[in-house]
Amino acid sequence: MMDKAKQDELKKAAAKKAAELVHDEMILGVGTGSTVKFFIDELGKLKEEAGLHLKAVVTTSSRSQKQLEGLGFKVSPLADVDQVDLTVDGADRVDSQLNGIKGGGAALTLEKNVAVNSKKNVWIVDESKVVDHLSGFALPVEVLPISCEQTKRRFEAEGLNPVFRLNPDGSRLKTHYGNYILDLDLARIPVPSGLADYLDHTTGVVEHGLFLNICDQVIIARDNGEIEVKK
Ligand code: ABF
Repeated sequence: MMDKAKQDELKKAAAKKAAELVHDEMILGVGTGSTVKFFIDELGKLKEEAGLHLKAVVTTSSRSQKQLEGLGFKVSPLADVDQVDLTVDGADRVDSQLNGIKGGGAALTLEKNVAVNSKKNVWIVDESKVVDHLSGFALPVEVLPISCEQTKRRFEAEGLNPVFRLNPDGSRLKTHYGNYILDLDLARIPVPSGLADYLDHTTGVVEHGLFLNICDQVIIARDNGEIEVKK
């Protein structure tokens, strides 16, 4: 297991590479997560050192919003902007087809809404996130509280091994929108598009963490220090 300092160096390297894609007058989407935190740091440097001026900035979580505003960026609600030019976000897993699992930070609903309304989506990851096939990370599904027990039982009957995501105190985590997260503990996802379609048509499901045919480019900081860009 790589030590945190080394993993942070890799995340910083991927974030720096992504910052090269940002230019003045962009409508920029900024995601969530520990790698994106370093990307936001890079935006701050561009603003300070190069006078970066963005037409608008949207983000996918209050954590990122706080960091952006602390650096002097004005953050707009997604609904207030035209189409986002570029969104840079993290991912929990990404496969060879650039499909991904996201939502480890419980921000998947806004993340997917920003992503599908962006002209270009770039994910920044360290090598530990890269897999041949989507697996190795429980699939987050945001569900309405009003029918959450029924939805959980439905998932259990399908063999999807749903578990409510909990807070450290053991209470059920609530998303920004007041919903619960059921994490599906799946050894493999043989047909991601089939599972995505099932979830998209399951009443009570608000959103799920399968991000298919969304990512245009992934920037991978390899363990050997090299940066790989996959399109
Ligand atoms: C976010 O990035 C979430 O979808 C995901 O949980 C998170 C993972 O990023 P990191 O590993 O960099 O914290 O967009």
